[in-house]
Amino acid sequence: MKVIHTADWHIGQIFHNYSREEEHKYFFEQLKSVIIKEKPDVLVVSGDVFHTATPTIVSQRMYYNFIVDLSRLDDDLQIVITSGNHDSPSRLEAPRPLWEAFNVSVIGMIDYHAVADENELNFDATKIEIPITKKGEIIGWVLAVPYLNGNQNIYDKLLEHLKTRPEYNDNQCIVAMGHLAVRSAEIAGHNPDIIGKLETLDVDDFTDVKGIDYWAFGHIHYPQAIRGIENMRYAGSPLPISFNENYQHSVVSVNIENGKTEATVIPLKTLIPIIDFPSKPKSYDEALPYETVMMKLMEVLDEKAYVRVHVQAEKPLTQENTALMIQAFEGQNAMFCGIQSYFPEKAEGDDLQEVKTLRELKAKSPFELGCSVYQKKNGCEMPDELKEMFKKVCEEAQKVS
Ligand SMILES: [Mn+2]
Repeated sequence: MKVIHTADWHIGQIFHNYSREEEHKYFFEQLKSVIIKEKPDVLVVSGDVFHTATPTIVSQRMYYNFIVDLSRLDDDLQIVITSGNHDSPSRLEAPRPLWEAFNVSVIGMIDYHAVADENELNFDATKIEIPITKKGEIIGWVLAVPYLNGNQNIYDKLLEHLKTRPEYNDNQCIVAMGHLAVRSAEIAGHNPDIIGKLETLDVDDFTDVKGIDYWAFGHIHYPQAIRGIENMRYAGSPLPISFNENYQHSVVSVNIENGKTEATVIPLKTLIPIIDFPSKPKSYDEALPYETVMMKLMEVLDEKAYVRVHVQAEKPLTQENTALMIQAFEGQNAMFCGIQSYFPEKAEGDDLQEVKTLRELKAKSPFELGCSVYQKKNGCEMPDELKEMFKKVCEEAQKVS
């Protein structure tokens, strides 16, 4: 059985105010070529199809057009799509009956139901056990587990259930999908606090599940064989979703034959590169001052790229300086994506109002906390003008909550 594995498309993302429509279309063209060349039996998309739970009409149209386009390439191609944490499970799943006509299985959520006996299966397993057929014969199964349901238990239960089905036999391949963070996966480009801790599982939780030929994961955007395990992979996002994802993006082609799994990483081309200008310094000392960076700016303005500017600074940039920088990008190919300032290292113990315990944290008002974060980040007190504005915002927020 041949599988193409991808995930984390994030259709509809607005990147620093810029639409990524062209980039997604560029990726779709490449994926289409991969499908034509590799002739897979099934394409699996392991979650985060859209960037938001309420994608725009434009985003939805692009997604529908592309999937229909793909399914028309080859009558035998099956497509399995699961929801990720960014997707709305019910929205993704709503057109399920229509998708079936195109050989596309969309799983937004698991349908649970009450059971009298706790040993009984409390969800509809047949909904997420997708048979993959070739010339009328079932050659394998995709266990299409959407976001948040990925605990080891569910895969064990699914396998157990699958083996009771009359259509099942030992020669069929099994691919398991999941949208979750596996501990000890490389999380380049991710803030561990954002990934969340609840849904993290250890790699052993999966290797203990016997009988899965390939694990097709989504959620971590850095493509990898998890801890070097060839048949357990994150496909990674097809395009950089943040400045930290400035690495080679790809999809995976998986071949399962006679109980052996071989995975090949297929690199993708980037339409619009991400540039840290003049470079990404490690510290204040490595950064260049604002004036120098402004003079060098013309080196990059011609290039169609997302540009994040890095400057050395004694104190936060003035609004005027920031405005001048933005102005320099106007009418150019390069797209301005913010300025990162690097301040001199502070000596230990400089933080006057450091919070050490949770109780101390809770005792502080949002306004006080905001001020101390500002001070910590910028090495100076928040200017009075900004304090006034911030105070108003805090008061407004308090009224709402
Ligand atoms: Mn994602």
